[in-house]
Amino acid sequence: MTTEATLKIPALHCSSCASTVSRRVKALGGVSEITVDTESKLVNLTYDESEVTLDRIRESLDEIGYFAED
Ligand SMILES: [Cu+2]
Repeated sequence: MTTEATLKIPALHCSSCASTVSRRVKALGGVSEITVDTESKLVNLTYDESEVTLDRIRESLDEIGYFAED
């Protein structure tokens, strides 16, 4: 089932951060869409819950230094 979620990641500063984050998330599989806004620091995700969880996505971003706020 496809779900949408938004994460706020304060460490998102520039387009380089944005592409790092997108690449990391897409590498997980199950994420069909990701948009990153470096102004608002918001990441919008569309993902398939049967393939990946929001926790897994958050974890993988933590690992590369992009912590998502609650
Ligand atoms: Cu950056």
